[in-house]
Amino acid sequence: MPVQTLADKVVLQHPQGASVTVLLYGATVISWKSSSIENSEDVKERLFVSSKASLDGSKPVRGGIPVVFPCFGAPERLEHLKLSQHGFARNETWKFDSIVMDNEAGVSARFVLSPNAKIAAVYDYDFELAYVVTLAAHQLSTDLHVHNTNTDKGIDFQALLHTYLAVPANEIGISPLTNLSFYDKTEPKEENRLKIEDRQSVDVRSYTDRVYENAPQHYRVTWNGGEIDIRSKNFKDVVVWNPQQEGTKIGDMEDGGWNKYVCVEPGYVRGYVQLQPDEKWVGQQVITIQK
Ligand code: TA6
Repeated sequence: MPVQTLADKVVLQHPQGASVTVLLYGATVISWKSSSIENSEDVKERLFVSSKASLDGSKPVRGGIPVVFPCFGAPERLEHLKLSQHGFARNETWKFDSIVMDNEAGVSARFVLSPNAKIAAVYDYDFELAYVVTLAAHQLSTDLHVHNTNTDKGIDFQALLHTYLAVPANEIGISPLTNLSFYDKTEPKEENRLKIEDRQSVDVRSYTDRVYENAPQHYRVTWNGGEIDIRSKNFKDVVVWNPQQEGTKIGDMEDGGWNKYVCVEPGYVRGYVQLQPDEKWVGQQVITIQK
């Protein structure tokens, strides 16, 4: 299956028409074209990228699948305090490493990031990150591998895949999130933020920014005529975000962009993954277009 390696991106293609484009900047998946299991003729873009997004490496991409590591949101721990919101993985240039699979089942490319002078100036830990992007006929898998290469200290980190799914935002429902506790980032007062979800199907018709804790790692996003299935491993939490009118405050968000996507973001972001020297961890997201 063809793999195109260009100066700033890698494009994978599947014989049944699917393709994925990974920008080396942030190892950000910026396009995933796929048909559904139900209708294999209908190949279309499945990720939202704002028409105002910068793709030149000047700032994280507004859309696609930015990789969040080693902190989610504004840094809180001492060792993260020099980092920007959502950490450095999404605004560093990764290296294309290899094709790890290329057969009937799919095609898979591996990208790597380890400390450079810029990272070392703000983050005092050694590490190796690898990101494996796998394209199948109707499915995209993204696996983040973290290796603690320090010999003398542990790493505590958060990680998340900030997936912008291209869907009719005001028509979708996400399930099953019922009875989960969530941290509501739209709530002005910190002490009021921990809540319990009571809906069978979660919509984003009003400004939504919720971190669901200890979630089932299998979600369905449905709307009239459409269904996307999301599974994860080792990402115990899931964030659901759509800014609605708050989106007008986001400089690189296209006008009305919030009507065109929902972010469903598997992550480990309530608490921290703890890795001892030489330990490894993998977080995985698998998205399938059902219909
Ligand atoms: O994952 C949701 C979130 O943390 C929101 O709070 C929202 O601000 C969004 O990410 C976008 O963050 P960004 O740093 O990309 O502007």
